Amino acid sequence: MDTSIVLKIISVGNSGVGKSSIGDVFNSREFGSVCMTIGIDFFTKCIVVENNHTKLQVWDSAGQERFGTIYSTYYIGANCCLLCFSVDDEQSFSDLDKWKREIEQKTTDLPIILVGNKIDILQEKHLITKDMAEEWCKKQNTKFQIPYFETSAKNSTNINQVFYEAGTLGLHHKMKSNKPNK
Ligand SMILES: Nc1nc2c(ncn2[C@@H]2O[C@H](COP(=O)(O)OP(=O)(O)OP(=O)(O)O)[C@@H](O)[C@H]2O)c(=O)[nH]1
Ligand SMILES: [Mg+2]
Repeated sequence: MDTSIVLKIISVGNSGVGKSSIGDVFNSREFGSVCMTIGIDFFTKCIVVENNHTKLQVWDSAGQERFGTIYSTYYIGANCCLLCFSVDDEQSFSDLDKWKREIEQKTTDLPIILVGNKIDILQEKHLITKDMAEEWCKKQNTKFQIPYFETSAKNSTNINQVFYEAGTLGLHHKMKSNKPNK
């Protein structure tokens, strides 16, 4: 098995949607232990993707930074992006377009996964339904269809699934970028 594969996974989205909490749960840290992120943070975790031992390097940015102000280095070498919002926060959903524009400005054909977090919150308070989020994905003019995952960092719902998908899409992205004449 190849053990030399390192994939850079980044997350973006408004402040407070749960980007750090999602990373923390995947990194087996206790939910509720994170503070608002200042600047940029990262951790690594090894998983097996399509029979390859793969090291995910998960980068976490502070969403309170104004759009366009995240350092460009954050995006350099990224293999997959988790675009995050919270299902109880309409603003975080409508700001997805701005985040997507920023990703497109800073990267080329970067695979994106849409993550709607906090689904543990009472159903009545879900301002953004699964249909709405999937509709947003369909509307995007990207090379590949953007997958959508509803997650809860609080209950650990779908968190591992998101990162395995990120590993898979990230691996394909990396293999394509490493091809000569590409
Ligand atoms: N109910 C619920 N609360 C959550 C969930 N995920 C995160 N939170 C809470 O939402 C708040 C913000 O979470 P963070 O993980 O700090 O959010 P962030 O996106 O990293 O925010 P910035 O670092 O400011 O960009 C915290 O109080 C978390 O405990 C979730 O799945 N369900
Ligand atoms: Mg954070």
